Amino acid sequence: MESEGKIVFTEEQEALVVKSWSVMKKNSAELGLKLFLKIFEIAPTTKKMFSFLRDSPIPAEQNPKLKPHAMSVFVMCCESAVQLRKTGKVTVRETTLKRLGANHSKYGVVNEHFEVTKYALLETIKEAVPEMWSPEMKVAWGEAYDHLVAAIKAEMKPSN
Ligand code: ISQ
Repeated sequence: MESEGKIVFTEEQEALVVKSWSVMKKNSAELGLKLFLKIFEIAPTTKKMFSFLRDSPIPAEQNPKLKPHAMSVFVMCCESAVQLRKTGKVTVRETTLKRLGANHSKYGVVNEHFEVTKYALLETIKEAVPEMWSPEMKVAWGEAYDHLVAAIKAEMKPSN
């Protein structure tokens, strides 16, 4: 939610993200993998964007490089939620954001990829914590993700 240019991310929203994250954290490697298998199912061409999947005879679900990448997506969304509430903006380290922006530009990540990832992320969380899931939790995770993506996009080249 945005009001007069300032992001409003409430303590309740932060709590919803942190509460569900604390349950998912111990399974974050498996959940991260699930997230990416969903992305590849919805948008199969995205699999070819990852050189370590493209050039490997190992099936994606067994590829050791996929889990760490997927986990970082989860972790960064959660950290963004905490930062949003505290400071009103996503404060990922400058060097990290620049690297993320540059890499997403370089590998041709476009809006549709961010949208598919958002959908897959919310579905993965819903399936991981069905007893906690609510429309409010969906909005909270969605906003944390959107603000993280906005910060990454701001570091991407204008052609994207
Ligand atoms: C890169 N990082 C996270 C998610 C992605 C989804 C599709 C294509 C590239 C991606």
